Amino acid sequence: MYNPIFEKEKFKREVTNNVKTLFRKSVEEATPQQLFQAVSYAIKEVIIDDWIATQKAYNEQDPKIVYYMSMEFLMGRALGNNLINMTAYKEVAEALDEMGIDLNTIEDEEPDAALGNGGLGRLAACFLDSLATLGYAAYGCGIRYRYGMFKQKIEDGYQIETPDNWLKNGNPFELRRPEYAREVRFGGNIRVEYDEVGKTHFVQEHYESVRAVPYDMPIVGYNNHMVNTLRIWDAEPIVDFQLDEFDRGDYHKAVEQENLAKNIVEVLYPNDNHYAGKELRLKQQYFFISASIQQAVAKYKTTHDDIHKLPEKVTFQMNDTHPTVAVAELMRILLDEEGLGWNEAWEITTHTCAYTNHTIMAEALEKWPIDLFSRLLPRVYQIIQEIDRRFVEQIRHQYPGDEGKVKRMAILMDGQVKMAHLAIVAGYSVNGVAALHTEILKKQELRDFYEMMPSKFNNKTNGITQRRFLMHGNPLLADWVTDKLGTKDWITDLSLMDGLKEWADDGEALQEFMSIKYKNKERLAQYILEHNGIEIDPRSIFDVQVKRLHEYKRQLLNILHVMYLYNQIKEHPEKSFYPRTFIFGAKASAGYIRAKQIIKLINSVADVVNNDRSINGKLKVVFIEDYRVSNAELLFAGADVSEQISTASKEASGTGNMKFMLNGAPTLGTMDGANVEIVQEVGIENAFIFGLSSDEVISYEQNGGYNPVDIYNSDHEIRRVVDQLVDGTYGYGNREMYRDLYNSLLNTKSSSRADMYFILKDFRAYAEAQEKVEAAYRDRDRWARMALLNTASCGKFSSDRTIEEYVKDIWHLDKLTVEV
Ligand code: F55
Repeated sequence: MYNPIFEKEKFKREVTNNVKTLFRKSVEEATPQQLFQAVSYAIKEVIIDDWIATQKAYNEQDPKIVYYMSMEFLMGRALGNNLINMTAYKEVAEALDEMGIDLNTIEDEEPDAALGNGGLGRLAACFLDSLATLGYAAYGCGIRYRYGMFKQKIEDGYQIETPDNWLKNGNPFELRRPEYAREVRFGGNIRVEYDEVGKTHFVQEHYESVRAVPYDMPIVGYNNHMVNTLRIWDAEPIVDFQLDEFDRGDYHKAVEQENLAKNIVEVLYPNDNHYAGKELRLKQQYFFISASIQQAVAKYKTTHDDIHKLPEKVTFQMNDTHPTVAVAELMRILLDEEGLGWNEAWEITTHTCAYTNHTIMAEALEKWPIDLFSRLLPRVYQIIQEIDRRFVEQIRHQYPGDEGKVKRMAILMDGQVKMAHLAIVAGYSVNGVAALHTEILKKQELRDFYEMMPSKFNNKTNGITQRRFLMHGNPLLADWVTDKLGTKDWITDLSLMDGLKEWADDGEALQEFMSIKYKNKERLAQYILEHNGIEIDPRSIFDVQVKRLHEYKRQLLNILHVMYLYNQIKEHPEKSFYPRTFIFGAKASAGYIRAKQIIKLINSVADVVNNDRSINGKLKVVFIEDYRVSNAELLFAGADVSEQISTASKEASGTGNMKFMLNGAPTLGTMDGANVEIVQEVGIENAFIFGLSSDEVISYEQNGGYNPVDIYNSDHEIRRVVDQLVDGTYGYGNREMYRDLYNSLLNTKSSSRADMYFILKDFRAYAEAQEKVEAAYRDRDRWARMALLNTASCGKFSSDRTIEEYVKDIWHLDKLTVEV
């Protein structure tokens, strides 16, 4: 127990006392939820001291601070993770056990903080964990959504969304900080004024405004007393403290401001890799950005008097384009509030803001209609106009006569504000999230920009935190790793996992490794029985695809292959077939019809296959309801095979792939995103790689696609599966249920191209790779070796490594030490 403040008896008394003061109950009388609250407050008590000590270290050591600006932080649960990082998990479990309380049960009472959609949001959460663990000063800046990612129910095979009221029992770890509230203004118009010395002033009038109130969540570093802050902003009406004399009686205005405040932070937009262009979304963006930048500048000014040196102490990392309005907001503050001239303000801004790109999917690019943008953010828009004017001038100067460049690169074009262009022009760094992705950005999507400013571009391959995804999610394997390596140092230095390679040919070690996997499969099977009512056999191959539902991720390829296997088993019952369990977990954006059809199809196939006694349980299909961070931890630990089958070039990186690898599940995947680097690390013989390369995909795309009908006509097994979408096999006799999916594969009319994501093109290669999986699995020793080598080769994929690269190449932060 590192923390001297934590003493078992004191902790037990604290919990007992919390139950009493919070709920007027005894420990025996309290509900599990009440015990969760009582335990969490007792833990917070310990965290607070380190949090204070960390602030003191900030003040004394004056380090450079990174502000990680993100619309999403997919934190998951805090209690277990905090205990892990305080190195108090086992002690607390023991103390609670003595009180007759089961820590696991208590942990299950905590709602996931699901303030994110998927990879992008979870990456932000892993980064905060690594920043605190490595001793860097950092704030996560985001929105305190009243409702996070929706809860998914499956009814009759269909996805039903229900609100995620994650705050309904309160959030024991957060702190409201009204003393740091800020005003954020929307709309109105800009009046230009000249003062006595002829200086211009831009005055926003007739605007609406809200009060941004921060809530702080502690981010506990591993075993180092460092506690950083995730600052998420809530919106409150400004009426009661700001309306001036004239407006005080304006009831109408009061109601409007109340509504504005309520609406802004109401809900997370549940779109993953898709831009919807909603006004409220832009309000959310500006709301948290304005509040965060105001606060960061104010904090800087409390201890520094030269604003020109801001870049020495502050850096804003923009998590995709969603926070990009930050560059204009910083300009506004420097120009209008600090009174700087354009050039000095621009110099500061372009040394303070940096941008991470997470996608090349065209439909994800943010392009705001100018009329909407300028109406909502009139002053910010003026500033962007000026940024654009100067940038276009620069293009014309550098590429005289090349108006094509101007059209392709301008920030304001065709009535739109192109946020990626703004981020690249104003940012001092532009990074992709995996080597392949960054190359595609440089050579294709952002080619003009790369040519013009090559030194800004860099790669930062994503990573994940081993504290949550091994220590917490897979304690058995974590202990085994510690035992085999003879050290716990891998917890903060994942490259040490390499030392496990020594055991790759040790029969006993392999046996232990596989028996841990088996126990995790039993745990997962238990979860599935409890939550899905489906019994699965832990001896079967657990083949897992969990991620957001998106056509490019090709869950459809996976389920079509299951249909194909089912046909095979039915047709050749005599053939030996290794039992398999295909596990899916995925949320579809509420408005993404085709994604929802795929969910329904998976559930229909599950229904048919799981209830067909003639196949003797050789095949099972499970759709995990409400896939989220907390159950993901169980899924990674219990998986045999990691499905990473996106159309090559489409998945920027992927991070689930890394979590499976860490937990000893080989990748069945395409050469896409970080899969490429996984294969590099583990060796292609320890993965199952198939399908078109990204170059091939891109080249087909540039030539108008390919013709799936040829494949349909020439491969009768594929044809049969595709036909089964419309012959009632999985539609309970209804032939129309999956007509759209059928059309999407074959008909040019139904989508801009037939089979946009090359599903039929890659089908055979995928089926063959699946055969190799089966063959490899039958050879128990070979499989064990492969699985172990995956765990042993995952060192590169720690977010600690990623963060160190950001620090070295982009942020240039100082390391802090916290004394207690
Ligand atoms: C959410 C909202 C919008 Cl408007 C656009 C995109 C998203 C989103 O969730 N994107 C996302 O998750 N992107 C993913 O980022 C991961 C982290 O870098 C990558 O691993 C993954 O490949 C990428 O799809």
